[in-house]
Amino acid sequence: MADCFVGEKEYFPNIEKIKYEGPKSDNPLAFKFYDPDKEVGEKKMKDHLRFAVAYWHSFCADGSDPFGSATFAHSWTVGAKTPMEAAQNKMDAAFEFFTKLGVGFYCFHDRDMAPEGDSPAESEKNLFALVAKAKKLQEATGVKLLWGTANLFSHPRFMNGAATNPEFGVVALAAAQVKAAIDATIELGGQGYTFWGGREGYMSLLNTDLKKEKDHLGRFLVMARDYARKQGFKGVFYIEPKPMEPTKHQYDHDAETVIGFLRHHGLDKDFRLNIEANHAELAGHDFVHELETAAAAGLFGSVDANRGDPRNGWDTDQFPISHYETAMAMHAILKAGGFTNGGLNFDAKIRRNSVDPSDLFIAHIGGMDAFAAGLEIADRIIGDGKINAFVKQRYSTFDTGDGAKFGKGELTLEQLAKIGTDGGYGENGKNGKNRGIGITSGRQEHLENILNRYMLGLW
Ligand code: XUL
Ligand code: CO
Repeated sequence: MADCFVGEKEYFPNIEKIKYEGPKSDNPLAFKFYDPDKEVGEKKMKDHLRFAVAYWHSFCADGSDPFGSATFAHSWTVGAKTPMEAAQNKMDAAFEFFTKLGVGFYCFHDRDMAPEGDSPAESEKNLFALVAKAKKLQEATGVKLLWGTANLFSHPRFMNGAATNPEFGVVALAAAQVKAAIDATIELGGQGYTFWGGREGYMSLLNTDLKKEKDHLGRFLVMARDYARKQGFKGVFYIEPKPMEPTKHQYDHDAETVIGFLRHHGLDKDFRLNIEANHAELAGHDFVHELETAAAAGLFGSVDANRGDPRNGWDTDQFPISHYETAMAMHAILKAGGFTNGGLNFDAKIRRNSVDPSDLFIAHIGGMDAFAAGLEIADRIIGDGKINAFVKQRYSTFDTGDGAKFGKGELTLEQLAKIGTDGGYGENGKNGKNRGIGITSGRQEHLENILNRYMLGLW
């Protein structure tokens, strides 16, 4: 497949460009629902979904876990004489993968792309050597950078946090890394820059000045924003909420917490939220709850697409497969106006016993198909309009008259109370004889049944 790899060596030689074959195909290396050029509503599927591959899980993870060593023998690492040579090979493999899979975007951390050097200067040199290569590969393949970020959690120096570290020197080193990662993102035309606060939290309040740490985090993000804008960065900054892991409590706990934090620090014009499905679950929320919360604040930005396991309390980062979850998510995303700079980044990893090179493709195909099906279902929900019409009707008493005045802030509490006492609303409820106002069905089961019909295409 000479048109699908641009490096010197083909790393996935037995795999051709993945094609759409439709739901009846039993070819594991074909899309069943993701048909990139199919129009859904006003856009093509590929423009709705804006899929991105996560460099870290797909090309850096080696299958090790706290109980066992590496299980993946990546062909791009085996035989490389230096970490830089391995990084160059890995990048060729990555772009071959993006191209064969047919995704438009990727995301990376600085340390995924290039190895850390013996000094900040050497780390930057390594990074920019790889950025130069990535730029060429982006031009050759048309694959774009959805967002870049800095890994401020793996190195031992960050064990007490990065921007929230109790030692100033670590905060300064974190700044050097973020500055370089922002420069790299700009150089690669990145449409976003993400902050996931890996160790920005605490393990114990006995050793933590919580106020100071949160102030420092705000200050650090303001500085990063100002630097990037000065350098001409036009993209969107994201914060990716997560409640815990690796720290016991992370400051970017969930969407609502981050919204308050961004507004408090005056960052809500430049930042949006990158909602990760599994992080929502860890915070005790549904994925769609986090999406709707971000959208309600006008701060929905992007998605890290994966799933957790409801019986595990940690970040399993599995590929999404539930049509119910993807339909609910795509419905929220379409209602929010769809993606602009953001997209669906597969922050997901194959299991450590998925050691066949085709497993990485099959995992992404499943995730892309699950979101394509979710998009189609969400489009049916919106197109048919029954569910949204029900919601609109449910609030219709606020559309006119005193209800509308209330919504616009045109009533005092006294006026509202007078309407309550004299407006005739309470009469039927007297002594509970007639159950009267407010006793209106929420119709949840009916709506759930409609959704199930949309899920099977029987709307
Ligand atoms: C960790 C996580 C990260 C961020 C980027 O849970 O989701 O991979 O997406 O740093
Ligand atoms: Co993530």
